[in-house]
Amino acid sequence: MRPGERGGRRTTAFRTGVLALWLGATGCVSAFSLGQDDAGPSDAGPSDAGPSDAGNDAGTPPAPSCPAPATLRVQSFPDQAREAMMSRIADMDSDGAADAMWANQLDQTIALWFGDGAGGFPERIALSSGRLNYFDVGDIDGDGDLDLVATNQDLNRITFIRGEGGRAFAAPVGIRQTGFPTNIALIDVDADGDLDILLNLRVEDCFAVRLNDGTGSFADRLCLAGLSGRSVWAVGDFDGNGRKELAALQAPDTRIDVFEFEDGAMRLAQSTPMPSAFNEASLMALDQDGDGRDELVATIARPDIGKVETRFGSYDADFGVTFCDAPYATGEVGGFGVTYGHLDGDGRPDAVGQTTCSFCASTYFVHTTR
Ligand SMILES: [Ca+2]
Ligand SMILES: [Ca+2]
Ligand SMILES: [Ca+2]
Ligand SMILES: [Ca+2]
Repeated sequence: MRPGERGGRRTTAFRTGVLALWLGATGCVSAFSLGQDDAGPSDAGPSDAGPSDAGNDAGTPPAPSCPAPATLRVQSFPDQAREAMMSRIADMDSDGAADAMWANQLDQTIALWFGDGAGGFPERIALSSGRLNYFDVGDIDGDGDLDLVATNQDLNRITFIRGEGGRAFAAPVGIRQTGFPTNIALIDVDADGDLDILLNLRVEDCFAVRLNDGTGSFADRLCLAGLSGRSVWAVGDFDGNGRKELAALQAPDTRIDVFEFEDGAMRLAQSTPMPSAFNEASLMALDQDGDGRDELVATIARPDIGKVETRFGSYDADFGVTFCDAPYATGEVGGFGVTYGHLDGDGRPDAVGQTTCSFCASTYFVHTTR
């Protein structure tokens, strides 16, 4: 990619109407057959005006929603667990304050630190999860309490930990999942109102979906055509229409594609070039400004400056993803893969992270804006 291309890259985004097909376990392609009716909970078409599409008429993308650059205060918590792999931020006990979580592979736990809304975590528990590498949270059984799903890659298993209200969680339950499951996220793929699972099956080179029957019981996996090999991705409601999209990097991270799920089909909505410096990135979604529309958060390794930086970006149905010109935060290389959220109530994005290494005692990090 050419360094001087950044100003013009936004107008090179294209729209397609490609209906992806669902690829079965045997490799045979079939038309999607997710079986829900046409009227989803929010079936606004992709061409409907989004909440902030001002500027489209002039052929220029709307300005992205960018938080002012921050210097984050980093607190370190050494020797918390062995082989911490990744983290999440969510309000697990529904008390209005975001909570922080870490996946500890060797300890076979998810550490759950309940936030006090001011950047502190006075109560901490560990949930037994089996040997895991990734997890996500969402209400998989529709009872109003957030639940956890984790991939146990070595065990050919997905583990569910159901929330039972407040700070109570049920014992873990495993279901079989072959193919070395790694990255996992919850999203209502078929628009029937319940959260389904997206996950990478590394050995099978399959980007899979498992559909929820509404009770937290999941159908066998289907591989999504066109997504094999994608391991850097995030789900979020990037256009603010009430339904989540999938944003995924193309290898070798030169473009970012946004896929919509509607009427039981996956559709590539936009493909946008990534800035040339973004050659190694992780992605997540966060509504940084509280307008109901998720921003895309890219944490980028910058070997040219020996740092990691975080860029927020906004998605527009006509123009794709536009990243903010200035990084929100710049940190040490060990900060790669941090997870952003709102921890201290000042409306500015905070983050949690961890050191990751084999058989090591991991340090947890909490990055706050005050
Ligand atoms: Ca909480
Ligand atoms: Ca639940
Ligand atoms: Ca569903
Ligand atoms: Ca937003």
